[in-house]
Order: sequence, then C-alpha cells, then structure tokens
Amino acid sequence: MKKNWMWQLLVVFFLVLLVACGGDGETSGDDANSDNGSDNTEEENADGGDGEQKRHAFVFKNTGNPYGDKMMEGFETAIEEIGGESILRAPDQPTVEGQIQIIEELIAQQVDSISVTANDYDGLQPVLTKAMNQGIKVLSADSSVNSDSRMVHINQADPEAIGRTLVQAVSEMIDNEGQFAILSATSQASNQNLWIEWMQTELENEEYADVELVEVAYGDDLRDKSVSETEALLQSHPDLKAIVAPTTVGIAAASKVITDKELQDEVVVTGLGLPSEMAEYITNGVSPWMYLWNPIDVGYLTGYAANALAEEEITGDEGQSFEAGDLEGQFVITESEDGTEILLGEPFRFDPDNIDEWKDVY
Ligand code: RAM
Repeated sequence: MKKNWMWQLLVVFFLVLLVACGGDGETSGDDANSDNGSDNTEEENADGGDGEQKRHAFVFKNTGNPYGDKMMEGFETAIEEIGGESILRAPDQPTVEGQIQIIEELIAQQVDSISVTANDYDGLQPVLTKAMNQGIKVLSADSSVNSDSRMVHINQADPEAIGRTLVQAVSEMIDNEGQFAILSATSQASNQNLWIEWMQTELENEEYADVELVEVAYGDDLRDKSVSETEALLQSHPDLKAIVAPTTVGIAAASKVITDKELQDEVVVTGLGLPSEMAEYITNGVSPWMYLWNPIDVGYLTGYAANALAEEEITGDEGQSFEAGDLEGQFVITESEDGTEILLGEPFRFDPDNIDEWKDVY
C-alpha cells in the first residue's frame, strides 16, 4: 500500500517536471505562452519601449544632387548608431508636389519621424500637419518649412552671415566695381531665398555703390538647367564680372561653363560649393574661393535630433538640449525668426591653400 502511494507520487512529480520544461499538452502550452510573454516584455524594454526599431525618414529636395547624398549619408550613419531604421527619399524633380506624395506614403507607413529639406516654405504645411497629428515627429533641415509645419529646424549656418559674406567676397573679387548675377536653385527654395535676401540687405551699404546685382536666375539645382541659365546670363549681360551661386549644383555648373568658354580672366564664380566638385575650379582660378559647411554633419545632426524627438527627450521648444553622437558638445534649441532651430556651426572658406585637404571628404 505504502509502495503504491510512493509510485503515484513519483508519476505526479515527473508530470510536473514535464510541464515545467514546456512539454506538449494544452495546459502546459498556456504556461509556456505566459513565460514567452514576460521574455517579450524584457526585449521591449531593451528596445526602448515597443519592441520595434524606430523608423526615421529623410526627404531631400530631389535626386541626383551630391550635396543631398552627403546629407543622407550623415543621417543614415546617425540612425545606424542609434539602432533605428532610416528611410531615404527624394522626388526626381525639386517640386513641392513630389515631396507631398512621398510624405503621404511615409504617413501611410507610420514612420516615427520625417525630416525634410523643403522645396517650399508653406506648401508642405497640410501634409506635414497631417503627419504631426498622427504622432509623427517632423523636422526640417537645410531648407526650412514654416514653424507651423515642423517641430524644429536644423540650420546649417547663420543665414545673415552667409548672405553678407557672399556679397563681401564677390565685391572683393571684382575690386568693388561692376556687375554680378546670382544663379540660385529653385525660386521657391527657402534657404536660397533667405540667403539672397541677406545679400540684398548687405548690398544696400555705401561701400557697394558701384557693385550692381543685375539678375537672379534659377537653375533649379539641375545641372543642365544651371548650365543653360549660366549661358543665358553671359549672353544677356556682356559686362558681367561675376556669378554668385548659393547652391552646390549651380556653382559647379557655372564654373564649368566659364572654364569651357575660357572666360576665367573675365568672369569669376563664387558661392556655396562642395569641395569634391569644385577643387578643379578653385585650382584653375575660376573660383578664387567659396564657402560651405559639412553636409554630412547636417544630416548626422538631423538624425540625432529626429531620434531625440521620437524618444521624447525633446519637443522642439527653446532651451532644450541634446547630444549628437560624435559631434562635440550639447546642441541647444534656440528661437529663430520663425519657430525654433538647432544651429550646426560656422560656414567654412575653401581656397587654393586648403581645397586639396577637403576634396576627398565631401
Ligand atoms: C544645394 C541645395 C542645398 C543647399 C546647398 C548649398 O545643393 O540647394 O539645399 O544647402 O546647395
């Protein structure tokens, strides 16, 4: 009798052991599921809350612009470092319609953030408002949207300094006398338009009494259109002494036209250019010097800001700060003319003395 009781106890013990080890059977299945449930919670915590990688989208002005490729490279690196997923998009043409279509798609995909280098200051407002209403964090970078359309703007450099510096440079290059033209990107690009406004403000100073801005032309950040617009400027203004292109696509196109036409002793080119595309023209003297910031860093800073918004470390309000990976120091959100912004730093001057150091970097 006692032996029988012991056997029954042993069988029960083995059954319990089987269940604990996740053996088959309906009851044991329930237990196993609840175990898995608690494992998942631990994974979720490690991933930052919802167990899924955050998806951060970046929308540039258009494809085929090496400056945009560099910004995207920096953005992708930042998102990789953070452990998220980056989605890099741009329309074929630098239009607001193309960007609206892409942003609609990103909203449908329920991404966590959208950073946009805008083709229009106001035109993206309905679609970006829709994104924000659905909880998507929205930023502009490089070329801004109005403050109702985003939470914060990533500004590469002070627009006033850029505009004024470009006029000071061109005036010095033409000995403070003569005609110059501006070759810009699209007529709607908010970054170029703001820099041009500051150029016009600087030109009001007495010292530029003999310097005349004869035309603002638009190459739309397209190589071929920028070439034909340069040719048209040369034809319409035979006394033109300089072209200022505050766009990397425009400055390279204008420099190529002047070089090909062997006009380097008559017309100089300056503005904002990529060292990799401009080294040849800085060396041959067509462009005595030019300026830019590091576009990889602009994209990288944008990636970290997008993450800080998505993780709710910041909301985009003035006075908040965050760190951005390898970029030194704390980035503080400040008030700008319209809304808030995060400033990357100072523009850099490239000339024959330093261009070789930079031409392989960006
Ligand atoms: C072009 C783009 C970009 C601008 C640079 C300087 O590549 O228009 O937005 O910041 O030039």
